[in-house]
Amino acid sequence: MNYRLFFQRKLNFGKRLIRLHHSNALLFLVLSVTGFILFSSTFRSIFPSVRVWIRDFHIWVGVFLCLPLLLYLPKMKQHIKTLQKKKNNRINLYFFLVILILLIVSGFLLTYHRLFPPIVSSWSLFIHDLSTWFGVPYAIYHSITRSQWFKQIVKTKPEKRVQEPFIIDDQNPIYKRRTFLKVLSGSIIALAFLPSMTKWLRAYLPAGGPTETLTDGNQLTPLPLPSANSSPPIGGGKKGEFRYYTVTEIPKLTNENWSFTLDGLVEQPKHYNWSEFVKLQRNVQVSDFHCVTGWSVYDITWEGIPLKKLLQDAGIKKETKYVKFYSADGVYTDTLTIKQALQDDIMVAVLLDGKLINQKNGGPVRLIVPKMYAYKSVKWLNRIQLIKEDHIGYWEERGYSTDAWVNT
Ligand SMILES: Nc1nc2c(c(=O)[nH]1)N[C@H]1C(S)=C(S)[C@@H](COP(=O)(O)O)O[C@H]1N2
Ligand SMILES: [Mo]
Repeated sequence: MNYRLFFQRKLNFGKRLIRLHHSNALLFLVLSVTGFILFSSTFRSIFPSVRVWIRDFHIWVGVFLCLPLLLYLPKMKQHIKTLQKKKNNRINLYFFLVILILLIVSGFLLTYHRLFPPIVSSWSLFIHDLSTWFGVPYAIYHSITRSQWFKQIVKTKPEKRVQEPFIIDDQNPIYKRRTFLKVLSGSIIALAFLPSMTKWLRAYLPAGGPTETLTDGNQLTPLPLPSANSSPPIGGGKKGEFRYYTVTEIPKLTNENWSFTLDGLVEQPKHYNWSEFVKLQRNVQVSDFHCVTGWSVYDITWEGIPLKKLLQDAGIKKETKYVKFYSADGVYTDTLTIKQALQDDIMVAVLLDGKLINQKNGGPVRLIVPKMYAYKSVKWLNRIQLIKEDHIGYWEERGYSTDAWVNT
């Protein structure tokens, strides 16, 4: 056997693995940063115009992440052989492989979410989030504890380090020091991630999280009385949690600054203050709520005024082509064609599961369009205008699809 060649091949194998490891780490870093930007509600309101670019970039980097993985797989068997005596390295490897595969598969399903019913996106998003909540802190821990810097701090005297990985001896000062520093950095990282992680997890726990309190920023009286179907809610109460979104500061609505206008191409324009508005006849319906980013809330009991009734009572002029919705935040708008707007289940909603819709959730009055993605469901709704020319909604202007139908 040609030993030189053998040796060289072995060397190349190691080098190649290191290179794969580095490109994998770099891609993972880019994905973590862009992923957190997409998740962050702050970023949503500060840089809304780049949101869709970042999403597409995140997806493409995710596609590239498959490459190091695919290149690694044929080498895996040989690699694992070299790890025979290193149990921790093997656990580390399997853990990351599982995380990466979960992220890639769920990411793929989220990218093509429109091809599947919303329940597929809900699960994919859960898996994607979960693998992120475990993968990212662990990756940080891994990069710290494997860095040269960390090894430098750990070792006291260079000659002692030689015996290090093999003799696990509690009395060995290096071992003690290393364990201590590992536990310390692990705990710091875990503590840093724990609050947001538990907040995220609570949405999935059967209790449904903390009950919505009425420490609500809005102040409107009188409170509308829920009908018998609404309280207790005929849908049995919502399943899942909303992720509260806004592109502005959340408006604080009171009897003084709240009003509701229906104008444009109607026979009789309407203008209501709060006490007039709560006297309008309301209906109750149960429907689901789907965000285009993958999360859903099911079986929500809404009480409100069917949009169709509101429009027909005002008298729709023949030339009407579109219905435009305005938010009291002064920025967010969206549109439906008049034909879409006349679907029976679109509602100008006032109560959710028997309670006045709270401020974060778009209260006191929001639109709901159950068959379309929720970017159509304008929060803090205060004006509906019937128009002839099309209007492009807030998120559609920034890259969201004008076709918002949910595939059910
Ligand atoms: N005024 C206003 N309405 C809005 C939004 C917004 O940012 N501002 N976000 C939309 C999007 S993308 C979704 S998913 C839902 C979220 O509703 P929630 O914040 O009550 O969960 O509101 C929609 N309506
Ligand atoms: Mo959304």
